[in-house]
Amino acid sequence: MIASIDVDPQKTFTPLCPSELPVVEGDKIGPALNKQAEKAVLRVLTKDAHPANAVWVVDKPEKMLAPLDHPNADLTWVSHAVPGTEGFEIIPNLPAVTEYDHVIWKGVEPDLHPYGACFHDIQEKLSTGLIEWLAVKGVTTILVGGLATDYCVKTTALQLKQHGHFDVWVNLEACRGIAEETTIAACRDMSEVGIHVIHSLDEFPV
Ligand code: VGL
Repeated sequence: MIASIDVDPQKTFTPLCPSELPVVEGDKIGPALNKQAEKAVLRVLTKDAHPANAVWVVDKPEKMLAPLDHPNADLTWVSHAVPGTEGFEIIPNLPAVTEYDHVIWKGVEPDLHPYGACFHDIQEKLSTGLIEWLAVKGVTTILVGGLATDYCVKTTALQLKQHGHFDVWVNLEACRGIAEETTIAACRDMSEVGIHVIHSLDEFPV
């Protein structure tokens, strides 16, 4: 059974929200996510949902990516994906949230800033239930796309692979990365553990 996961396809990670975390072409991946979902029986959406008073928030982009001495918030970021704001909304061309088979909201607590959708905490003790839900549904193969390749897509794919029972495919045509260097490193890290990193759905055998 195949599932597809749309990782954080939210306006906050697109040029539609220039003061949040704009990823080049982040708003353009909707059709590629829909195309990969056609290969799947189940479709999952994950969303960042951060409070404005989170411990990792800084007021200027220059202050971002500073290491934090905090167990579950490793770096500073500008405020993003705050429920009720435009940045929280999903990008154009995707189905309504209620059309998905399962939805994960993550990073709701002010002191938790997870990247992966499988755990609420960076220490990976507190499951969001995503892995368990996929397992109960009998999912064996997972197609992953979304934003951003170098952070939330990478960590979600690694967590799914680490579970040990899923065949994990990251479809780059349905992803965009924040920075080139970290995106290249992310693809290498994923490939090294046996995740299939493909450039388009044509490489997916099903
Ligand atoms: C993300 C940076 C900060 C992501 C989230 O969704 O990839 N990146 N927060």
